Amino acid sequence: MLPGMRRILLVHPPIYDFAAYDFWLKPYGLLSVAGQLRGQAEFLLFDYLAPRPNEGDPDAQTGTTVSPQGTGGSAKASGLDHGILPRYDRWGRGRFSCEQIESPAPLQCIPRHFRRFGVPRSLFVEYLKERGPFAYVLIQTMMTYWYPGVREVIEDVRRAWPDAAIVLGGNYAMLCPDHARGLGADLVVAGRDLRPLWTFLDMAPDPGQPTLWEAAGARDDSPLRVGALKLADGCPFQCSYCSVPRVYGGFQPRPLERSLAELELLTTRGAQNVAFYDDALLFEADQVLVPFLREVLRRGLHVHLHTPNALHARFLTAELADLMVQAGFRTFYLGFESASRSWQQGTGGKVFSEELARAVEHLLAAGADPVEITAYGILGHPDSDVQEIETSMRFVHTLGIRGMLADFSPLPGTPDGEACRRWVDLDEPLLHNKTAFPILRLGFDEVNRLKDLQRTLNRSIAANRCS
Ligand code: B12
Repeated sequence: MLPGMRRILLVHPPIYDFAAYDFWLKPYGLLSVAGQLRGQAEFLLFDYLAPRPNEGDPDAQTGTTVSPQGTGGSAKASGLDHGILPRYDRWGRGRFSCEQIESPAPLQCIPRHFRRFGVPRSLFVEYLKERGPFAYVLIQTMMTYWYPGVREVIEDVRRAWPDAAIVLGGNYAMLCPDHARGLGADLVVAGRDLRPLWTFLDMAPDPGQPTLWEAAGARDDSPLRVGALKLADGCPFQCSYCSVPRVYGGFQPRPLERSLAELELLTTRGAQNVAFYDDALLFEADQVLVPFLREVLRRGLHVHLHTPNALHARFLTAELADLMVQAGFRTFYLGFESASRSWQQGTGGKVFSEELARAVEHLLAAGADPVEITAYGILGHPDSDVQEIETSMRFVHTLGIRGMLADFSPLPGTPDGEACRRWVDLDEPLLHNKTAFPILRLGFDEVNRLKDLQRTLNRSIAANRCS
């Protein structure tokens, strides 16, 4: 323990869900908040979802080392008997370890296995005993329907250190603040304004500081291979299924120098893959992304870049595609959702089919690998009748790229989410679950049929590339 310094524990909780995949998933918001307090407290991070030593390295995987604090050992020896062992691909995506558990009551009608993802609970309990006490515990919240993992962490902290002050922040805390307050934390940061947090901690932030990546992978044997970055907040569109316009308002770029400092910190700490968490990475690219990438090239920062949160195809020009490929972008996820013009217009008009086709042409001409270009389509949207999902999937296929069905999650406060109150009780966040809603909306057989069709279409894209 550092003399005179308060100890703050940062926690990235386990996930309770039907499925979860490590799609470059990092507690970026939590570490960004902690970054602003760099040097003012002693920070420790317990990340239930971080790859353990060897797990994140596709070349050196045993798939058995799971203890969270780097003590090694086999799955059985550490008390973990999970059916699925972690595996990571060359871009840093992978599977979490998990165990099957009983579905919670509101989801028992969904005919899929429910699981808990992340290291076993007992390891956190031991960690708390060994490393405590803590003055504060800050917990990252993410998907609204993942709150059971947050509840588990709160229970364990309360039992081990009843005097620790617990703070929740992030997506679930912002979208469902009243529900989050019911979990028993001392403070729920329910908006983007962090002043209540600074007052609560009685600390003054330095907003110029980069994200506290040194807390992730702080142990020598658990290098940080994947990082996340955001060049701007918010989005200029008002898509009817998305919560971002309500929570973040318009588009606001972040300071370029800080973003570059974050990327440099990530590369010096060993990150080989960095995912952008922006909601509108290509908007006003001449002022934001282009100067950033030119500087990445000038400084010789070698890292693979990824866009899991979907790009606006409309803004992908030939020049931008060239620069992105040159600067290190390796996977491209494009937001498409539907090929139906009336659905596109009715949900905010963020992209039209010909714009997607043009963006794909530019990416291919720039040298992007077609197998690494993916267009998302929403599955289980309340207006599925207008959306023509199957036609949309076939349209994407004609462009020679992969499609991915993004299951619809009904969010309170969004027009499309509110329209779902006739199917589900939105006041129970478990029912925002993305696996559940499409099944309730379209039926189990239809969801399976469409997912099978998507797999078949994608297989032929991969086969064409090999032949
Ligand atoms: C990156 C991202 C992802 C990543 C994963 C991120 C992760 N770590 O889990 C990927 C691409 C995998 C993903 C997937 C999905 N996502 Co998503 N995603 C996001 C995104 C863009 C950012 C989330 C994030 O990391 N925020 C943290 C940081 C980056 O935000 P920040 O602004 O810097 O944080 C500020 C505050 O929030 C606060 N803060 C943040 N964290 C903390 C913590 C503490 C303790 C404190 C005090 C403060 C604090 O401080 C910051 C400064 O002000 C959000 C949209 C958004 N802009 O929030 C959607 C969002 C969370 N996703 C959403 C959806 C719908 C999905 C999918 C269901 C889409 C789909 N159908 O496939 C899937 C679900 C995956 C699954 N397995 O269930 C929804 C929410 C759904 C829900 N029910 O909660 C959102 C809100 C977007 C939307 N359309 O409305 N997503």
